Amino acid sequence: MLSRRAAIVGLGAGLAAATRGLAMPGSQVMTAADVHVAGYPTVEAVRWIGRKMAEATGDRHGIRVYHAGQLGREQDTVEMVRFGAIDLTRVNFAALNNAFPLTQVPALPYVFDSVEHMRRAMDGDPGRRVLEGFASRGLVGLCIYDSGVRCVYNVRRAIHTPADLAGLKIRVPPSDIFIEIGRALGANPTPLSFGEVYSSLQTHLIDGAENNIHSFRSSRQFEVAKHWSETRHSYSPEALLMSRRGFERLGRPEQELLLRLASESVPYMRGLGDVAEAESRASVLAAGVQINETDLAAFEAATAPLVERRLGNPDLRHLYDDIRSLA
Ligand code: GTR
Repeated sequence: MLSRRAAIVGLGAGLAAATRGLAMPGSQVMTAADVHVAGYPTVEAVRWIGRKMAEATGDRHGIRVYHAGQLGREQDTVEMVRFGAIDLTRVNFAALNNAFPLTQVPALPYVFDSVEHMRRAMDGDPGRRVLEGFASRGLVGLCIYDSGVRCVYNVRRAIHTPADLAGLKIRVPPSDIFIEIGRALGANPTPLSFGEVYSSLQTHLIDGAENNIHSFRSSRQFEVAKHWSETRHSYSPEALLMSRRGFERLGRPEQELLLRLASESVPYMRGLGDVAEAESRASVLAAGVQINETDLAAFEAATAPLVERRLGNPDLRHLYDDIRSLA
């Protein structure tokens, strides 16, 4: 029987070949994956890179983004990229936590004090180290995008303290650290892929989930879950990753162009993200979602032992200390 990995890679390879077939002779249209819908800031940032590449190379290079999870779950797209079946994927650090331990640190609860702190750290040396770490497994880390702050939401009640989450099945991304975070927050964590969350809320397989407010809105989960509680427990950022093979197929000037455009796409994405976040908040409120503040000190205290456990690894501790020194 065909293994899952072979099936995933085969699917991606077919797609990449089809896309190349469409392009002009000598041109290279790169394929990219994203679980978010068209219009979501990460999708638009990668399209922006593609447009700028096309402009700068007389249409010899571009990017075709398969959005809305057309190529499957985030973890699977990372495999496809590693094996060169597609060129790029944009995923949350949650999808990378198990394979790339350094990505755990920026996902840890309350490691960042604010959006500004997260941006400073990801634009600086800590972010550069995380990106370099992707080289260990056939990837090129192109840039790090913001993801907004993750909070808990559910169909049942307003959450103020960890005790309020007792007995609630809360979806978390399939990552060991997010399962631990869910448990530390007081919930019964249920790992599922992003695409499964809406229907799982509808069918009561889960009571809630945790994410940033823009994903809560763009995935339409707010139609089902009416209690949004400001736990602000993780800023887990997003990475744009490229296959090393795909990168090496480019000439030196195109590699440099792509690296430059990827870093220029970060402020572009942030501009869209800031607007989207404000719009999402207004729109979920208008749809009847109740937003409440929480006892942040209680959530921070509840998750502190998990942070300490993870920091038993000296490399993670070093990255954590460097991030905290930028607070
Ligand atoms: C979003 C993130 C997605 C995906 C999703 C999830 O915030 O942008 O890439 O990881 O969370 O929870 O699965």
